[in-house]
Amino acid sequence: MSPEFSGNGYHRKSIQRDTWAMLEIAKQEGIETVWDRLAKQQPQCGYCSLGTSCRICSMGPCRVDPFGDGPQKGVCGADADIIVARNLARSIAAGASSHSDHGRDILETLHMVGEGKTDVYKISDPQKLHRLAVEYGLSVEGKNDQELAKELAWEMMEDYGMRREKLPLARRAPRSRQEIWEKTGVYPRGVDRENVEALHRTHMGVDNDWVNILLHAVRTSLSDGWGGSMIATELSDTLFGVPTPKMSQVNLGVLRKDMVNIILHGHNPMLSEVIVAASQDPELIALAREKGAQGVNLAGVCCTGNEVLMRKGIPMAGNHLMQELCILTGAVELMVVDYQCIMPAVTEVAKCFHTKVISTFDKAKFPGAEHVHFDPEHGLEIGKQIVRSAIENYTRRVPERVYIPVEPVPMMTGFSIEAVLGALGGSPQPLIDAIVQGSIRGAVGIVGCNNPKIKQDLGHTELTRRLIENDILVVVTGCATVADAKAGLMTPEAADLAGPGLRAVCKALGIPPVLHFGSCVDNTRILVLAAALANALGVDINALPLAGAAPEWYSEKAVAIGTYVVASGIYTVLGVAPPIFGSPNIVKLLTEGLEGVFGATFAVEPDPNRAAVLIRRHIERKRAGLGLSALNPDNIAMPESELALA
Ligand code: SF4
Ligand code: MSK
Repeated sequence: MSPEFSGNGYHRKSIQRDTWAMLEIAKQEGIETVWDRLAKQQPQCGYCSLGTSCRICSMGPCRVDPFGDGPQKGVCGADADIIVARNLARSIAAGASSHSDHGRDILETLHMVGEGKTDVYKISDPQKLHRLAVEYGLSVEGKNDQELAKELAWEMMEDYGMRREKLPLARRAPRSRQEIWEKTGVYPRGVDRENVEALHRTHMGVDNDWVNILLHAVRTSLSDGWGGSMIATELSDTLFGVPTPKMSQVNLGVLRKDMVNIILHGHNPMLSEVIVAASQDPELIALAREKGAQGVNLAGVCCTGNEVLMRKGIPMAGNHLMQELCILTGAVELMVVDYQCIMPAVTEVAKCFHTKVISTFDKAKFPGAEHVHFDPEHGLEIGKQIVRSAIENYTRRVPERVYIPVEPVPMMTGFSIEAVLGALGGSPQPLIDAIVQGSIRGAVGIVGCNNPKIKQDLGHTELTRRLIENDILVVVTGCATVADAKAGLMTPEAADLAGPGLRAVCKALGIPPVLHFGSCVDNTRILVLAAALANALGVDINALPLAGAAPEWYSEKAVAIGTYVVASGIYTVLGVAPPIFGSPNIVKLLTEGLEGVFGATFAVEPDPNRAAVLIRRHIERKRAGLGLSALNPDNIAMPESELALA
């Protein structure tokens, strides 16, 4: 740790120097952050942590004491299994709804493009539009992009309703996977249908069979992964462009002392895309110069940041735990937010500086923020209004309070499936060959958030290092991306940190050992790639040497993601314990029982080094199952004996 920050405990909160510097500012100025509020919440409720508290109806709230002499049942008679299952199902429904409603917003924009009702959005990737139209069974002959956009949007709107028996995009999964979903009754039908049914079933006195509740929770999550989230990714690519590899930068050093800084925060790229366009408007750049700035600088936070990073190379200021801290630099004129993962606290921190916070979606308003109603029909005009507002605010900046504590770190981004296949020469075969030969042992998706209960970015970066050292390719989305990029793991030069096999592959292709796949909805790119690999090998996804990990997750969306990933056949390790431990039956089902149903389970392991061992063992087991080369013990970068893993 740098000497100026030692002795103040910041190293227990984060591994990042820019975080330490901003925590020092917060301390000096008496500004509360997420870590202070977590401390004030201690001790957090044990019943809630175990998942055995219930406030579904007004006969409660109730709590069940699974390990002591307290009540064993709620007022209605629900036991720990029912209460934990209901709570988990509701979390999954909330997470799935969040992603899927985001997908719906993009879908409505596609429809608007089809109807010629927007001044700004257009089809940026006609090939993808055509591929999707064909996948949905539409005839494409003689139709222009606008007509196809309208027809495809109309078809996809059905994915949200109740007329479908099966979501069309789920057909991308291997046939054997779909058969498992059919047999267990979890094949997703309509996105809205599964989410509404999840809320219905978890009302008091409806579904009281905990296994049955959880099966529907799985179906709900699949309607997200192979439905709402996949629609969000596919249509964002169609409208805003399929990402291609490019270099960018990350950390608080991407903010500029001499420019108007705008932070883009949230998840939906519709608004951020128009702000990128508006920030390049010559009139607005001239206005910025008039106000004494060199221009307008954009930087991302959270998944909106990931979206514009992937497609436009806009740098990232930080991940989830940086949203308050970037304001503490004193260099942010404006934070524009859409929805999800935006702490209400940002407006409080902004009040201590000149920073303006603008909310934009009518479904996500924030006390203390100015609300500018976002209307996709007139997107560019609104984007310009917001950028102008930031420029006007530049004159209120207090130069003496500006402190940008670090230099930015380079990173490579833009690995869509199309880009990965492009790097491989147009086919997944070279990747399959590398896995078969053992130069790449397998691949792991490290996804998800930060959580102040975990030292910021330690879980992501330690796990990533251990895996790439062991020739395991890592793909990242969401906040994990920023963690790994800040640690210098996402440049082609980072190949030197990988084991010999992965290093050679990365050097030959000029790619990092950690590939950026995008935002949280873009976890569906991982599903699509896994399905393509499984189909190419003629096996189900669960036979592949793959795993998932969410070392620092916090959100309900992460619960939905983890569930659809496991139900798709990919073993997943969580770094934060979910609130299920009040039901030993449910713990056993999720960590063991699911193997016999979906061929994959969850594991919970907060120590990233131990998580890496679990994952490596899993990958080697899967390789053995496929008859692929076994690991040479001399090539293990982290002897298991050192970790004494039980
Ligand atoms: Fe209590 Fe049952 Fe009502 Fe939940 S649903 S609050 S356990 S009475
Ligand atoms: S969910 S990964 S906190 S942005 Fe996209 Fe939010 Fe980050 Fe989780």
